[in-house]
Amino acid sequence: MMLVPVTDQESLDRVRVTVVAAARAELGLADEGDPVAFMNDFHRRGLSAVEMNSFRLALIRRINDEADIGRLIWQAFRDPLTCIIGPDVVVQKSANLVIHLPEDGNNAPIHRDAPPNSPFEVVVWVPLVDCFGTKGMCILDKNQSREGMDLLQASPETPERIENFVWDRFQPIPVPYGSAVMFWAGLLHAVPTNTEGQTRWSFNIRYKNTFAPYGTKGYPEYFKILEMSPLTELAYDWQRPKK
Ligand SMILES: O=C(O)CCC(=O)C(=O)O
Ligand SMILES: [Fe+2]
Repeated sequence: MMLVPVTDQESLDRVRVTVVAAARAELGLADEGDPVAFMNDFHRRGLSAVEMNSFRLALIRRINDEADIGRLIWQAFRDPLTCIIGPDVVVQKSANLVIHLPEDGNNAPIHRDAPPNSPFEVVVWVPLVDCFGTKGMCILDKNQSREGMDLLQASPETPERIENFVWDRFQPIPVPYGSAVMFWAGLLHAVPTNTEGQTRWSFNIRYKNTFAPYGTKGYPEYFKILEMSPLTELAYDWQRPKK
């Protein structure tokens, strides 16, 4: 797990501007005023759980029409991601947007993404507001994750054991806007109930090497090509049947 500062702030700001403009358009509001206050205070609008769900779905559709979030987040963190993945990269086609209201107990439970996702995936968790305290994410390291999974396997009938083990070790990671948490898909993670009195807005999206093994989320259904090395281009071109 790494807390990584943005290397191209402009791309990250474009993600945020796109999301806020789309959210305001969806609510029929003018696109003006402080975007940070708009996001942090979003719970004050009093949308019900059902309304939040349809709002989020409509918002994602609108955002995807207007921008390529996977590419923008890639550009924002290109250098560290290239170091991890190499020059041949695929990205999850549709980035997940989470709008986590204060006191909402419907948060991500303890889980790891791989399996069923590929253990060759890097998860990039990108907040659009400053996340501190319980607005942050909890991630166990590799050994703790293994211990947690061993506990679950040893006594699947008592999930409280793994829950206690994990929550005893969890420390929410503070993630200011302008940074991302990058973590290996095999690590156990969860999100605490947000008790900070502010709404959390974050994307999570997965990148992997084009040629590393895929999990249940395959290519081209869930992933699309983002970067291709000159060598790969040469090889594909060579293999293409001559006219
Ligand atoms: O941000 C969240 O609420 C969920 C995060 C998560 O599970 C992930 O990024 O894989
Ligand atoms: Fe996850």
